Amino acid sequence: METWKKKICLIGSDGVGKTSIIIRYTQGTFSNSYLMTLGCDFYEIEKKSLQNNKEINLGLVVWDIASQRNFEKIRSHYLQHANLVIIVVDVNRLEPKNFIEPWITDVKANSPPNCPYIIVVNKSDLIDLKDLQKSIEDLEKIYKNTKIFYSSAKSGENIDSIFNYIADFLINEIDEK
Ligand SMILES: Nc1nc2c(ncn2[C@@H]2O[C@H](COP(=O)(O)OP(=O)(O)OP(=O)(O)O)[C@@H](O)[C@H]2O)c(=O)[nH]1
Ligand SMILES: [Mg+2]
Repeated sequence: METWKKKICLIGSDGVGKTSIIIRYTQGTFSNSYLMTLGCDFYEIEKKSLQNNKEINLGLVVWDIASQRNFEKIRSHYLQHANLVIIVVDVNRLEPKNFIEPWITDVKANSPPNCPYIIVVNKSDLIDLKDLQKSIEDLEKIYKNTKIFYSSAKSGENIDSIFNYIADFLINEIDEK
């Protein structure tokens, strides 16, 4: 059996639900109270997969990175050697210019060249996505080459899908090498 270790970074503006997403996925729980992340927290995920009769053990280390301005300097170090970055956005704060573009700039500046990233629009429980049709169409148009998920750490919607997608993506990438 082969074991692969991959580094995943969770980034995005303050309070969008980065910590809640990873806690929901690893512990199956959710809390309404807000405890801002300081610095960086780490979570480990193990995924097993069978690829061409070969068993692959995928170890994901998820870095949950603080969003505050004070951490700007350190944050750039955290993105080094990332294998994939998750950019989290709050469904009620979707403007790309303020809540997505700065993070893409961050990824491009500080993670390895061509590091893949996905966008997760979180807190989908707070609003009927149909009421956001225009913003979502715009988003899908601007980021047509980027995988976008609509999730809720509160209800659990699509949380598993995010990590299943990442595991499949990374395993296929390994396979192609
Ligand atoms: N309704 C709803 N609330 C959420 C969801 N995800 C997170 N929250 C709430 O949003 C607040 C912030 O969540 P966090 O997970 O701490 O956000 P964060 O992105 O880690 O914030 P920082 O660590 O400061 O960068 C908390 O009060 C959570 O309960 C969600 O899917 N739905
Ligand atoms: Mg946090």
